[in-house]
Amino acid sequence: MEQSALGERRQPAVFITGAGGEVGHGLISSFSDERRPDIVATDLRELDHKSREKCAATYLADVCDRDALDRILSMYQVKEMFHLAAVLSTRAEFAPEIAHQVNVNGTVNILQIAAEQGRMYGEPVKVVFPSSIAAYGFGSLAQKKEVGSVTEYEHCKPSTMYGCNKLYCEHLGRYYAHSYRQLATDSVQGEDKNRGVVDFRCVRYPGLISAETVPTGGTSDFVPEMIHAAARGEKYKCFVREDTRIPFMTMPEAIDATLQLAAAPREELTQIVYNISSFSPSAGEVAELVKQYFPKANISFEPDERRQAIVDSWPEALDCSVATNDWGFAPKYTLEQAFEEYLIPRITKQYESKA
Ligand code: AKB
Repeated sequence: MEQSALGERRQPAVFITGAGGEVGHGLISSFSDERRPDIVATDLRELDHKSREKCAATYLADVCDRDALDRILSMYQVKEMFHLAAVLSTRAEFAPEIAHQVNVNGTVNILQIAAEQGRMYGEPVKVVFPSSIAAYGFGSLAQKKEVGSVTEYEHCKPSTMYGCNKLYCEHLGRYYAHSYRQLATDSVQGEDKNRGVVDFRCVRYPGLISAETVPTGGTSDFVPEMIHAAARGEKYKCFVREDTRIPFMTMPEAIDATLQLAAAPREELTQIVYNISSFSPSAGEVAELVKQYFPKANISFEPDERRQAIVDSWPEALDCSVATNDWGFAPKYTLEQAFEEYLIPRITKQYESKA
């Protein structure tokens, strides 16, 4: 182990940003199920007690605050980074410049730290980055319907700040992995010390549905909101039309896939960015299923024109074949199985225990 600035041994660590969000919550639980002793988690807000207990250390830190990140990371030898901190698509449209700062500048901070640590220890630091279906963008609903399922590199013309940020950060990750400081003196003279110091891997998430948490600030939130509202016995006004269709998957599937990609041998990865998803129901189809399990559910469709336009610009299905071929991605559930085997048992238990 290396000496830290304080003269102490640096602890090997898996570093998570945005750890208090929905994905962070799931990732920390999944890591701790595997009994990982080395999780160092940060967020702007304090993590809940259960998550804190599962981490080696937690810190309040803003990904935009490079000095704060440096202070924390001077104590650790970072092996892997899961960079989850982000301002999601709906929230980002109210404060696009702040979203850009967090989503882009925060990511540059993380990539730069990974490159520095990778150089310092002479081994690549893995950076796992969740991108999103928001990286896509169709010009019209007719085009979306005509195209159907999309591969990673087509129709990437995002219409939201969040989508632009995610797409750009995918490219930044590729840059840090393959071309970082390609003309600098330490690169051109003798051995190239910058090449391969960052091992960047990216999954494009569809909408995610968790039985434990309800998302905020996203535009795919209508599905998880609808399910949780019914479980709580509350009315739900869905902000998109019944025929609106985008891809989704459950949170545990997303976490498993993310960890599967992180664990894949580098030489088997043919791409930087991978699509993943499990099913592509319409909002109306989800509502029908919700009513089967919660017959008193009161769901109405009252589209918000502007949020509808965002969802209409996202694809209705993802081609995930490269993820399947390269690292064995396979969805666990159909929509019906997700309800029967995961969502309903967990949600019902959760709200019963709160009653
Ligand atoms: C959002 O709606 O912003 C996110 C996403 C699709 O990435 N859930």
